[in-house]
Amino acid sequence: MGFLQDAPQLAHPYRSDRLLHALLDRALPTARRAALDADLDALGDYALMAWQRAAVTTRRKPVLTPWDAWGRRVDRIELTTAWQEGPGITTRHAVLASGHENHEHARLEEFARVYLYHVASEFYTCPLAMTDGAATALKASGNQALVERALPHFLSRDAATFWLSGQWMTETHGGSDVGHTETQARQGADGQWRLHGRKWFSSAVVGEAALALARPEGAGSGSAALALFYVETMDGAARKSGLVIDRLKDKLGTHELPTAEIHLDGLPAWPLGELANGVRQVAPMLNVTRTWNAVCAVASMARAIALARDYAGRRQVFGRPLVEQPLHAQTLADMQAEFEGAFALAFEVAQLLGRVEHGAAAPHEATLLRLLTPLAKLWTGKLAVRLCSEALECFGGAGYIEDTGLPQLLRDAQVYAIWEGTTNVLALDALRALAGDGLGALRGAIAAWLQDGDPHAAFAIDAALDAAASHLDAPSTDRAVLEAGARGLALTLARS
Ligand code: MFK
Ligand code: FAD
Repeated sequence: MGFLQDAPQLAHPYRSDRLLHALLDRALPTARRAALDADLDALGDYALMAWQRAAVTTRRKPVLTPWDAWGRRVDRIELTTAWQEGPGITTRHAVLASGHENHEHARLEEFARVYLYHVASEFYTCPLAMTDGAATALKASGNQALVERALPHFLSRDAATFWLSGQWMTETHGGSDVGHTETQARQGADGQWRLHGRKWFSSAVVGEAALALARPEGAGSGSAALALFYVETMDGAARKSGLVIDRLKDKLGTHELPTAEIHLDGLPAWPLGELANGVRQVAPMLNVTRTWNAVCAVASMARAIALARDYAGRRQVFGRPLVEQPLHAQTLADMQAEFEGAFALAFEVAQLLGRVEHGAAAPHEATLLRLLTPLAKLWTGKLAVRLCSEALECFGGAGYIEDTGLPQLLRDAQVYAIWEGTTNVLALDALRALAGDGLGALRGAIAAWLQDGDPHAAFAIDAALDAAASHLDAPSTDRAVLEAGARGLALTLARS
């Protein structure tokens, strides 16, 4: 046997993460920082174990068995190992519950956990995000009966009582434009609402609950006539007969995540609030899941760069390790710089969310949070694809070979820009957020961040914000011009 190349080794994802340590040391009071350490260390251990285990795992997709041997509809889904471990590891380390503790650092402490757990979770973080979003939307609805029924499960610290929630919005007509929703809510003589229709993407199909958009029978057309409903999917150990799983989708990536097409055939449902304006009621859920998306996209970048950096010390080219080749070292440094910007943006949103939710925010910070949430989601979604692609190239041909475990990083990254609002939809959402004083809030925040910083950076950012302001000042009748420039505007603001 001739030369054999060493595989890349993953350093401990928590202990080796200088950036995460610096952020937490800076942002958290000493006692809170110390108390967090054990959970983060354990999640780092899990991430390391999962990376090593993935190298010898062959089954990567869940399997749906619709019927049992005697012809009964069972819709049983066999999950991958990481998914089976999901409820245990996440409740033990309070991944969700920590975000709903009653203090301003709750969201930062939650998202530090999410960041470390995500890649190892095999996108179990997707239904976790939706569960977090459902908890947040239920709280915002003020529906005490549903809060008392669902939140003890959603935020449980015990796997035996933990429930996952789905988010049933997308139908065949559209995921961005949900105004065509065909699913109907019908109220029976017993007063119980029941849902009838088809949901085209359900990523938490093994979950015990969901929030669903549906059109109450007799309501008008369009999105304002939609209502938001809470549903439960299980009857003891069996799935309720009103929910049928048609099939699992065959996807480019996120293979371990069981994303299903489903039919609702009289599934009992409870409205969160008024029987209209369901989109407005689901918005708190969207903003939370978009924050998860940003943090998880950043986690994928961190993993790709960590592996590429390690490999650069192991691979010799033209007589020296790759890392000593100036151009490769520069390539890695450029990737790291872009990653650190994205990390800062995603975690700024996490911190703002915690402060706003707990009344600890400055007056402009709620406006800033509303704007930065879509910007962070769209920016990190696009950047994850670019950086994962660049990282694969850092391995040369090996980066293209399946059983190195590397191509999965790129396949999975593509989803961040699509679900929870595509790049264009989020750019248009940023326009919504800018309708108030979003730009003013951003300008103020940037000035504060750069107080002692580089004046050249401040000048460049000011110029970008001025360009954004002049685009927004276009005549208000010219909506088409405003929308056509929305992506450029959003990317400029996010980069700023
Ligand atoms: C591992 C990573 C974790 C990530 C997990 C991901 C799991 C993936 C699962 C999914 O993909 S779930 C499906 C996600 N679907 C979307 O994100 C939908 C994308 N489409 C949009 O966001 C559209 O812009 C939208 C559906 C909101 C358009 O609906 P409408 O009804 O045509 O919009 P309209 O009339 O502008 O807004 C209705 C109300 O909602 C308005 O308030 P008012 O009624 O008070 O005027 C809006 O201001 C408000 N609104 C909309 N978006 C908002 C918002 N409010 C706050 N925040 C927002 N983001
Ligand atoms: P479309 O809305 O048809 O978008 C097509 C193109 O049109 C996109 O490029 C978009 O940017 C663009 N576009 C749309 N509107 C505008 C506009 N006004 N201006 C400019 N461009 C526009 N959904 C759920 O509800 N629950 C789930 O659990 C779930 N899980 C998912 C899991 C996976 C793996 C994936 C891939 C999707 C999942 N989705 C889920 C669906 C997802 O949210 C939608 O696919 C997404 O919101 C886009 O909707 P669409 O597919 O209908 O595309």
